[in-house]
Amino acid sequence: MIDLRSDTVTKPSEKMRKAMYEAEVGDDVYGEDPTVNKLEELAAHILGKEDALFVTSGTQGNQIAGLVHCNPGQEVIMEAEAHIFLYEAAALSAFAGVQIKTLDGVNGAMEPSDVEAAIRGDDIHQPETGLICIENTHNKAGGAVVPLENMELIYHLSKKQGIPVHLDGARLFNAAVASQTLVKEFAKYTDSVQFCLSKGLGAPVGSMIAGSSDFISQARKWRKRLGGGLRQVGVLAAPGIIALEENVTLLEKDHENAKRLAEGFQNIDGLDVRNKVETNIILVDITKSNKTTERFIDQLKESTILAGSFGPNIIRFVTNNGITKEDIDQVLITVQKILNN
Ligand code: TLP
Repeated sequence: MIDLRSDTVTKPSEKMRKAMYEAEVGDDVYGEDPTVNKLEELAAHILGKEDALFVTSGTQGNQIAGLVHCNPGQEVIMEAEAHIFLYEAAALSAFAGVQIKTLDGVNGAMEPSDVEAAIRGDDIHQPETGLICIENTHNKAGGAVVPLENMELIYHLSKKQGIPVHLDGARLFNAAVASQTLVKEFAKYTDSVQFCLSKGLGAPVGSMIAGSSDFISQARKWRKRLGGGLRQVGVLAAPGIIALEENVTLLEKDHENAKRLAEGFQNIDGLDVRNKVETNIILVDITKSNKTTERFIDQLKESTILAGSFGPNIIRFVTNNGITKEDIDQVLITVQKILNN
């Protein structure tokens, strides 16, 4: 199978599996797992934050950040197609007791003046604004990189009002590689960051959250409360270390493959690539093919290619480290054949 449904589908490499087998472990709830401690120190260092915490998933990381930053009855500002809003089962509302205020963005980026206008004033009728969330890269906007300058402006205006900024950086390393910017530079304009080890970086499990020491000690408590305090979890942290030390540069290949696929799709009648492909996500509009997304996806599957539906008439293809240039060419030949029939 050529699996382009997501970059979550990657399998751990031999080296990762060996590291898992050999990992030194201890009870992480006591803070005694040396492999987890090493991963957390490494993540904090790379992001330029005081501390970091290993969490089970991107969703859990985002939720913990919301729980630390917000009080029930507050409001959280985010872009209208943010993952936290669309794909986390309303967890922030369910657990943190907040409501979400969405703003339409351009390529995933909120206009700083819109954010400023959305911040609530001192009014007995209104909730307080408790948090601003940014997503970079932006999944629904096709892996778009939210520009550093945009994050800087939003951070400065939020600081004036004393409101924290959380970054859902599930694919932050893709943003960094595509814009040739250190992740630290993006993290500078945030109070907390979540990034995934188990997407393009290829680890089998886990995400990191990072922030100040105080933020992380509160996050540790929330993680425990949510049942996410794990014990000899160094076996899962070990591949995370390899992901950070060795796999960041591999993202460049995923981006090249994504561009090759997008260019190929653009030359096929019946397909329209909807996004400017900056990283590893391609959104293809199949309206002109006169096929339903279900039919198209089924036909791809019959030809051993997997892709996902991502809205009416939109199919998402995500390159990842299990995909080669030859796979991309194979996909293009197959898609052309499907459309010829
Ligand atoms: N995204 C998944 C699906 O949930 C859509 C994917 O295949 O792209 N933030 C962003 C921006 C994400 O794209 C995702 C996962 C998450 C958070 C959640 O991460 P996990 O799946 O580890 O909970």
